[in-house]
Amino acid sequence: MKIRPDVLFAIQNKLPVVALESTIISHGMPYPKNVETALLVEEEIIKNQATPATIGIIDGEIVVGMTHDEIEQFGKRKGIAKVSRRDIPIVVAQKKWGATTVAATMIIAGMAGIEVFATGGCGGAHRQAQQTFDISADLEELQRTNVTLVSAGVKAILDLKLTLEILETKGVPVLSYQSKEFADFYTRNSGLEIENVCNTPLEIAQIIKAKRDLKLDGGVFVSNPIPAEYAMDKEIINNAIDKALKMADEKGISGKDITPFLLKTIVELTNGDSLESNIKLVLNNAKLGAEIALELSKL
Ligand code: PSU
Ligand code: MN
Repeated sequence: MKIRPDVLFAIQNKLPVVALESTIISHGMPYPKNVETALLVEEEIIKNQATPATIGIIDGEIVVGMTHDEIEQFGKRKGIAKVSRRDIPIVVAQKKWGATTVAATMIIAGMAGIEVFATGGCGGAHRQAQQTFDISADLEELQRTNVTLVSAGVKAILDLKLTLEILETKGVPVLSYQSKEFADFYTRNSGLEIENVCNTPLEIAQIIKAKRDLKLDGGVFVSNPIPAEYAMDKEIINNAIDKALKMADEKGISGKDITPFLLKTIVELTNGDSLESNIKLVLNNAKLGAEIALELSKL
């Protein structure tokens, strides 16, 4: 594992660090917006007094804390594998490039000693998961790996209610930041009430610390709604999601390809509006991630 020197220094000195994933760069957004966003996210974390560490696999080597040039490569290169837990050993052994999902990024962050991770939207149970069994490995990871994930709920293309049920079964604390409702990715209101609302980053950090002290393994899920000014119109986004789901069905797209296909199709159907919202919600999560990491470093 190659850890960027400033990231290693921060980890060793218990300074705030925020992990970032690379699937969102390679498979979640088009070039060049993906690279621009990844760099803005890093700046946002630095602005909020933490060190960003974008994670991925380059020629089989696990990288914690990519350089700007490496981020650019992740945004541009074709054929980078989407890497979840099961893909890590394969991509490492075959010396390939791998973009890490929430699950894989959590594992690597955990190995490196990074406790907080910010993304856009975690994976979850797809609609009709009762039949297809398509439930993201991200949820399994939240059950076992000691990393806090800051996410705008889960992607609105999913079945949010089912996802929350699974998180409950897996024993994952779900904390909602300054909102009574589970975040709905592109919008603020899913209609699903969350029991545990936290109003400050300190409250979240205290829960993470209590879990750590009690040696209760697993992640913490922080649901952070998109700021109101960047949220999409419910009807517009729901129409686009329905259309995209229908297209995926007609094309027979499934497995690891479905999430990238849906995100890309929704961007096209909304003339880029969904991409703008996606970028804003990631930045918002980066800020909260840095604030939580800072509070945690003081406890
Ligand atoms: N957040 C975004 N865009 C993304 C993702 C998150 O704003 O593309 C990625 C994450 O890497 C997450 C993955 O782990 O989508 C979910 O993929 P799947 O549904 O195949 O598990
Ligand atoms: Mn899946």
